[in-house]
Amino acid sequence: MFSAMLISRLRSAKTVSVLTGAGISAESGVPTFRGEEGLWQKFRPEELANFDAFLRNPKLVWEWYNYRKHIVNQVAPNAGHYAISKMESLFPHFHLITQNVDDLHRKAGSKQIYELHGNIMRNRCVDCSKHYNEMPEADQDVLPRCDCGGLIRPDVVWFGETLPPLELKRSFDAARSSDVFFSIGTSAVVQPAASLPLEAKHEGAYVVEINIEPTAISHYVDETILGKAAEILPQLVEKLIE
Ligand code: BJW
Ligand code: ZN
Repeated sequence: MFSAMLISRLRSAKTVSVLTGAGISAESGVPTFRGEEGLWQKFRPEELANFDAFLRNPKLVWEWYNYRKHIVNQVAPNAGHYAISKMESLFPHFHLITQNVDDLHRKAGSKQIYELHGNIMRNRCVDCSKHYNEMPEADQDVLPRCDCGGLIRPDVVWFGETLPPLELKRSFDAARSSDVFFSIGTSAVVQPAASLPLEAKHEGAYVVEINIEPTAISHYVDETILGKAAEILPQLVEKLIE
C-alpha cells in the first residue's frame, strides 16, 4: 500500500506536516461537509458559514452549530487521530494543521495543533469579542447574548473571514519547510488551506494525499492513497516503527 519512495522519504525526513479535513473525523461519526454524506445536504456550506447568514438568521445558524456540538460531544477520536498523535514523536519536527473545529486531535493527544478554522467549543461576542467557553445548549428560543448585549457567535472562521494570522503563518512556514506533507480527509477546495499542499510541493516536499476518493489536488500531489484515514494511518505508523 505504501510506496518505497514514501517510506524512504519518511525515514529520512526532518520535517513532516499533516493537513487534516473533515474526512479524518468521519469514522468517529462526525459528518463531512461535502459529498454524499455531507453535513449540509440542505444548505451548501457557503450559505450558512458566513457572517451575513448569521446576522440574517442567527437562530438557524445556531441550530446547526448546536446540532454539531451535540455530535462532537458524543464522539471520540478514531485510530486515524491517534496515529497522527503518534507521528508527532516520530520526526524531529512535526506540524499538525487542521481545518476541523471538533477538537478530536487534541483529545487524541496531539500537542501542537494549528486550528485554521477555529474551534466549535469556543464562542465570542460579535461586538466586544469577549470569549465564552461555556454556552447554554438548550432553549433555542433565546439567542445567546454577551454581557454587553451583543450576539454571541461560534469562534470559527466563516467564508469571507480571515484565518487566525499566527496559525496561518505557522502553517505556511511548516508547508514550505516540509520534507513530507500529508493532506488527509480534505476535499481541498477551501482556500487558503487548500494551497498548503501545493505550497509544500512547490518548495520540494513529497506530498501525499489520503482520501476515500480523488480530490481537487490529486493531479498535483506525488501520491494519492485511496482509503479510509483511520485504516491507513495506523498501518503507516506501524510500518515506520517496525
Ligand atoms: C475521507 C473519509 C475517510 C471522507 N478517510 N477521507 C473563489 C476562488 C478561490 C477562493 C475563493 C473564491 N471565492 C471565495 C474564496 C475564498 C473562500 C473559499 O475558499 N471559497 C471556495 C469554497 C470557493 N475562503 C474563505 O473565505 C476563507 N477566508 C479567506 O479566504 O479569507 C481571505 C478573504 C477575506 C475576505 C474576502 C476574501 C478573502 C475562509 C474559509 C472558511 C471555511 N469555513 C468552514 C466552516 C468552519 C466552521 C465550521 O466548521 O462550521 O470550514 S467551511 C468548511 O469547509 C469548513 C471546513 O474546514 C472546510 C473544508 O472542508 P473539508 O475539511 O475539506 O471537508 P469536505 O467535506 O469538503 O471534504 C471531506 C473529505 O474527506 C472529502 O474529500 C471526502 O472524500 C473525504 N473523506 N471520509 C479519508 N474516512
Ligand atoms: Zn460583548
